[in-house]
Amino acid sequence: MFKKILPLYGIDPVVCDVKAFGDGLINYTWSVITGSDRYILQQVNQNVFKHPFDIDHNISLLKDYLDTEYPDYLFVAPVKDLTGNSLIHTEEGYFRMFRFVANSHSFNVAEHKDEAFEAAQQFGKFSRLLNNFEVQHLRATLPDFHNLSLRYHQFLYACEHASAERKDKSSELIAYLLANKDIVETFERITDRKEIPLRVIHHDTKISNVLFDAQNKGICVIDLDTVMPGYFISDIGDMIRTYVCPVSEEETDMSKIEIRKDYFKAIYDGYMLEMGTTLTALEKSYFIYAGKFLIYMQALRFLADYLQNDVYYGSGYEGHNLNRAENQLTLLRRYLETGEQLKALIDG
Ligand code: GN1
Ligand code: MG
Repeated sequence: MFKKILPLYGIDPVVCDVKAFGDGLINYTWSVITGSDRYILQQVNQNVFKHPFDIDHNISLLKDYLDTEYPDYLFVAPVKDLTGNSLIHTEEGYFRMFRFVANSHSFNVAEHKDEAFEAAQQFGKFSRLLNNFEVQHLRATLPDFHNLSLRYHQFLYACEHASAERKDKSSELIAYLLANKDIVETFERITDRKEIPLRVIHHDTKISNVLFDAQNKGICVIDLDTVMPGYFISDIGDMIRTYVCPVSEEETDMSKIEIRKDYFKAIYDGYMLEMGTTLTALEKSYFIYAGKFLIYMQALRFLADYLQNDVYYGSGYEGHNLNRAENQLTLLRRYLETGEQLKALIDG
C-alpha cells in the first residue's frame, strides 16, 4: 500500500522508514521518515467516517480562515500531493499526510497538572480564534456524534438485542447507567431550549491530541477529523474525562481511578484564560456538568459496543469494552462524589 501512496507525494517508498504510530482507536496512523523529513500518514476509517471529503472540506475552510485572520497560529492541515489534493482516494481507501511538527511530543496520560493547563489552554484558544467563524459552514463529519440522547437510545437498543451472556455480564453497569439517566435529561433540556450556542468544537480533546514543545508548553491541537459544530461541554467534558484521572480508560485495576482535583482546576484555569470572556454565563454554569455528560457518554458507548460484539471499537481481549465501560463508570461515580468540592474550586 505504501508503494502506491507515497509516490503520489513525491516520496520514494524504498528509502523510507515507515512505522505504525500512536494509540488512536479509529484511524490507522504511520510515521514516515525519509531523509531529514518526517511525516504522519493516516488512513481514514471509512466505517466511521462515511464522507471523508467532509473532513477535508472543514479543514481547508478553517485553514483559509486562520491563515488570513491569525497567520501566526499553527494549524496542522494535511500536506498536498503532487496534484494538489489534501485527501487521496484510492481503491485501498482514503489517505492524508501531515508534516511532523518539529521538536514536538505528546502524552498519553497527563502526568503533571501543568500539562492539563497547557492542553486546556490550547483547546480554548482553538475555539476562541474561531469564535467569529460562521460555524454553520462546517459539515457534520460524524452526524450526532455527541448527541447524548441518541447515544442513550442506541444503548437501549443494544441492551435489547445483546446476547444473554453479554447482557448478563453487563447487568450491574447497565443498571448504573439507567439510574443516572438524569444526565441525559439535562442534555435534552440544554439542547431543546437552545440554552447554549453552537461553536467550532474539536470533539476529541484527549491529551494525546495536543502537541507540546521541549519545555512542555502547548504548541497546537491535532486530530481534526471531528472538528464540527458542537457545544463547549464536549471539549471540556473530554478533558475532564481524560486528564483528571491518573490512569486511562484501558486500566483494569479500578482502585487506581481517582479524581485529581488540582488537574480539574488546571483545566478550568487554562480553558478560561482563553474562553473566559467568550462563554456565556449559562455555559459556565454547565462546566461541572460537562464532565458528567462526557464520562457518561463514553461509558454508554463502550458498553453498547460490548453488547454489540465490539463492532465499533474492536477488542484486544475478551471483555475489553466491558472493562473500558466499567473503568468509565467508576470514573463517573468518583466524579459525582467529588462534585461539591469541584464546585468550590471554581466558584471561589
Ligand atoms: C475514539 O480514535 P480516537 O482515540 O481518536 C473516538 C472518541 C473516543 C475515543 C476513546 C471518532 O477516538 O470519541 O472518545 O476513541 N473517536 C471516534 O478512546 O469515535
Ligand atoms: Mg480522534
